[in-house]
Amino acid sequence: MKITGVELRRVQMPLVAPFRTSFKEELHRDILLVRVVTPEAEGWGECVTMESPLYSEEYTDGAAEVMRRFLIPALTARPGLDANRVAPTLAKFKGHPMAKAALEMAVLDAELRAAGVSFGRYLGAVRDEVRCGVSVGIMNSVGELLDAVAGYLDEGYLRIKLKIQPGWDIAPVRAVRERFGDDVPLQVDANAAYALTDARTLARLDEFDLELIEQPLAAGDLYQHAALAKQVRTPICLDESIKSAEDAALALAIGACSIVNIKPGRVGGYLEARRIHDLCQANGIAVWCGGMLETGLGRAANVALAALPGFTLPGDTSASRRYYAADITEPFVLRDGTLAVPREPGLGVSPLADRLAEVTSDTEWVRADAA
Ligand code: NPQ
Ligand code: MG
Repeated sequence: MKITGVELRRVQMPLVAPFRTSFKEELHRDILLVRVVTPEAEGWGECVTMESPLYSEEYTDGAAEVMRRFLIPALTARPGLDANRVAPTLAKFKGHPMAKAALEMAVLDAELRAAGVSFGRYLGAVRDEVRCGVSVGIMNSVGELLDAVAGYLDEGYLRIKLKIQPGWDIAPVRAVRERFGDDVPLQVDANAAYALTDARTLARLDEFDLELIEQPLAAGDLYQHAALAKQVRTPICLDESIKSAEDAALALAIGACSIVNIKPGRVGGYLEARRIHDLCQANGIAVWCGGMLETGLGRAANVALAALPGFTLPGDTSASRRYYAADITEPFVLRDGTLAVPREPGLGVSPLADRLAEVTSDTEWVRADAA
């Protein structure tokens, strides 16, 4: 198909509660959505960048700029574009996986809506619903944390992930285990807040029988993660370190992790995400779907991905209300700890026009150059 133009839309989404990680406390999200228009159909993409380059190098204003100046013109110049050609077409522009992923998602959505095929069916989903976990931020006190975890367990989440950082690690994990018992699947995510010299602290987590420790060290510390894996019994899972299937292959080859968090934005799109799934499945490595506080659009695509056979661990694919009082799509609602995989063509969900209008702060139309 041929792209007519792309709309860049900014939406302002207040969070239901502050969400604190080792790098930042968020109260609100300023999200960049893309709408790809073709003669056959329209497609939506969601860019998962944060406002500041704290999770990775990318940030939302930078993503909008690289899209309007470089990525969109490269895509609109191609008459025979399809989703599989997006990444190769954009490959000459270095980096910017989240910006590229948003555009690929939108092109794939348009293509699948036109073809009458759902994301799940296209990607290879084998389940109608996916098992869900929840990511719980750093809190001001252990008491506050226990209340939050109690609430999520009551809602039915099937596993709890605690955000940790130096000084907020052993005590909160111990408190959650003591209060909720050994049967709750529990894991931690450091968002790169430790160094290899903290190995003895991290080894103290072994006694709590965690599913995994996610990204304890810096993104570039692949070798150090392999060294750490020999000093702790808890499985190491990588998030920030894995930016492509190649990265995943290297990480597995050197023993830097034994579980992978797959986030399509971080790896440049759903197609690369599926390649990482395939690689891990072939190597007997468990994967799960991460989250970036997506709206219902990104959530729909994540849930479809998480329905692939190798996604054997519950993901950070939480219900809409975990983050937003009012989503921009029909909300995703937790049922018996699961979310339903959309069945309709493309993402299977669309923005609610009134809701979208309410939260939109800016729109910009990037027209294809006249051929
Ligand atoms: C993670 N997500 O797994 C990320 C980190 C993260 C659900 O824990 C705004 C946008 C704030 C994206 C905070 C979860 C964010 C963000 C944290 C992503 O590492
Ligand atoms: Mg993470």
